[in-house]
Amino acid sequence: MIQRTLCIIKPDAVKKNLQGNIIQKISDSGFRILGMRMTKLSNETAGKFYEIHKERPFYGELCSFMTSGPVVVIALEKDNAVADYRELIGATDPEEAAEGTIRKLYAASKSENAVHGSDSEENGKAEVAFFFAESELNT
Ligand code: FUP
Repeated sequence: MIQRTLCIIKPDAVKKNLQGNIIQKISDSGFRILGMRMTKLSNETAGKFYEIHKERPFYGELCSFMTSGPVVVIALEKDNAVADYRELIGATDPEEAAEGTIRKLYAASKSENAVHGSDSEENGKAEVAFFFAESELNT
């Protein structure tokens, strides 16, 4: 089934100028780019996006990291996009991520882990809509 998922290339990866390599890997894996934008998240936007983690001990650190520099937000589409993209990025902690995955290749730690990925079909849709109006997407 065709699904949407949201990629965010996080500030650590943008600082290291890895966005080109990461986008290439995503495209080579069969994802279609529906929308893409480089932006610097405000505290309000990061806080709202990660609201689901509000009660977690790492919430404050996560929000300040995500606002520490520019990010690239990318709306993706593919058959089985959510699971396939999570397989492509690897486990949250790069030490546990499989060989060849984006996090294994490019992430430094569990908190500064290069990329975000949606965790369900429903969240994929909602997270794409959080950053992009339907009318601006390459559908
Ligand atoms: P993931 O879906 O793989 O991005 O991971 P989670 O939803 O578990 O966590 C969301 C983000 O919170 C991660 F990308 C990084 C951050 N995080 C931490 O900083 N510390 C932790 O112990 C767990 C997650």
